[in-house]
Amino acid sequence: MFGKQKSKAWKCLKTLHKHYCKVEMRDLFAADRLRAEKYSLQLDNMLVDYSKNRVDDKIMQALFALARERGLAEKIKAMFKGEKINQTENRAVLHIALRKQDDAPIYVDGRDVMPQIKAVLEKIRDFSEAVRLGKFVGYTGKKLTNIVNIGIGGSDLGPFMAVEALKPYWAKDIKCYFISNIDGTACAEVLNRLDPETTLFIVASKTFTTIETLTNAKTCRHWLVDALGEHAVAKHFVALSTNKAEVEKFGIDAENMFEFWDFVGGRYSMWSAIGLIIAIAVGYKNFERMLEGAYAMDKHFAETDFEHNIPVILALIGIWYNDFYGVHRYAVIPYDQYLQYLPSYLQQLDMESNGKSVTLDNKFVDYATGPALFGGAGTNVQHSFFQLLHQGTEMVPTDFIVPAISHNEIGNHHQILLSNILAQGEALMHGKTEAEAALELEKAGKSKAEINRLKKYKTFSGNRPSNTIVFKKIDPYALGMLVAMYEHKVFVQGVIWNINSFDQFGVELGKQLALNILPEIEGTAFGVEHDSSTTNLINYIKKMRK
Ligand code: G6Q
Repeated sequence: MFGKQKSKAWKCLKTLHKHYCKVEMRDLFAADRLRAEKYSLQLDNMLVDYSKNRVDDKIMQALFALARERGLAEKIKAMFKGEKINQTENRAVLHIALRKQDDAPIYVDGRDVMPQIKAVLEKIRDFSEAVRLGKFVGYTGKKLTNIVNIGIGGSDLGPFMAVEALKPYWAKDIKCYFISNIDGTACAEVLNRLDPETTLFIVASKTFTTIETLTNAKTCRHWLVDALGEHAVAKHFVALSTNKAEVEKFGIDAENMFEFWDFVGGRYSMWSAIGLIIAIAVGYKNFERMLEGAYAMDKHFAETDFEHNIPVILALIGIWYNDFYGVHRYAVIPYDQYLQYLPSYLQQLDMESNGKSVTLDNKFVDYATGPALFGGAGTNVQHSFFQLLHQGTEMVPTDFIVPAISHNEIGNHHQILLSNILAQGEALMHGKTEAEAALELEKAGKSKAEINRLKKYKTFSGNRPSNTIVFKKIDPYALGMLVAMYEHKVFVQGVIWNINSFDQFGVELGKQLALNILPEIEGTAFGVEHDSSTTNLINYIKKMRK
């Protein structure tokens, strides 16, 4: 049983917060010249500097005590052992098995899952190589150079983000496209650019019942059959799914299906068959490197004491702000153009996993759970929402991510980018006092009156936290480490909040209601009872569409 009133560690943190809410990070840095060293961790080429946070040893110890009180070590073991920790759906949670590099078995219901995982990986390897080498060709014998992933949510965001992140590794003659939205525009805009003879469609759907994906896939199938005939389907459509019966019903041969399993959650699935488009785009070797990077993070997470454990520390610091400072938001800002879709990917990972309000003991929580996440690529977002980060009334803890070396070292672009990311972290932490602002204005030759008029506007409160994550380069291995790090961070927070991070019942109500409304929009049902707002909107839209 966990409730904030009942937890000793929680109460201790509450008391500590009363004092720490007044602590200034710039004082902490001034008092300890080794602070950055002390609060930084390294794994392979990845450096995580968490020193610009409102923490010290006392806080960290109290946070580790909270993790121990919550039985985190046992929960980690349970996940890695394949126990059914997704208790509402009675499923194991084994994305870690998808990238496991050693031969030890993992049992689910008495059956080792590793052989089937290895078999599908081999199928991915063989198929992706055959497509890349032009051995698996289209119906008319042409090489398949346009690869279209049709999927949504977990069957889209991971591969979409990863394919973009690894663009420098793409085969020169292969182009990737993604259709996710049910909006016909998504389909039209992709199909308009493609030649059916050179297009391979990957229908990615765990359940193979998702209305958006099936509708988009049907439209694409019609488009292909119109151009090349029914017989062409087998050469231009493959499916990624757990549901063989539905795949066959749709008209895709089981031969052309890449399987995955119930123990792989949608938003945790880019390491499985769902990653097929990644393997085709960047080659199986690079896909494998991505799995190896994730495995390195898995090992670190499972085997390292909390005091040196990157995902654990990031998760606990997040809890510190979320539950004790009442800051229910955070930003992720990659300073790497290729990582531009990482924030949208993480938005699903974090918000769908931990946007929950019922505990594992079937009680409503009496504390805050998952924060809202937003972000965008630096430096673009410096020129948009960073104003609020620096001078707004809301504190927004921020993760900065950057490679030391760019894939495109052109002139001094990357040096400018690097100086910007470092300056942002420094500015958020250090700030600028009113006296400092006044002095600056004086040096710029402003009059006393001008100084008094402007100095408050030029003040930065500072004391705003950030983590800085530096890689040597964003290669497949680094990407694997980065994504696995966030997966485990989200898991740890779910454990602390005593919620199930692996179901997503919250997306269901809207789907149900949409199925009610569809016949009304299509004009086959009338007078269904809704609130007056929904009824008026339906009527207005129908009038406009006449
Ligand atoms: C992810 C969610 C959800 C899911 C999509 C697509 O964890 O379960 O985003 O991935 O709803 O589902 P299908 O893959 O079954 O089409």
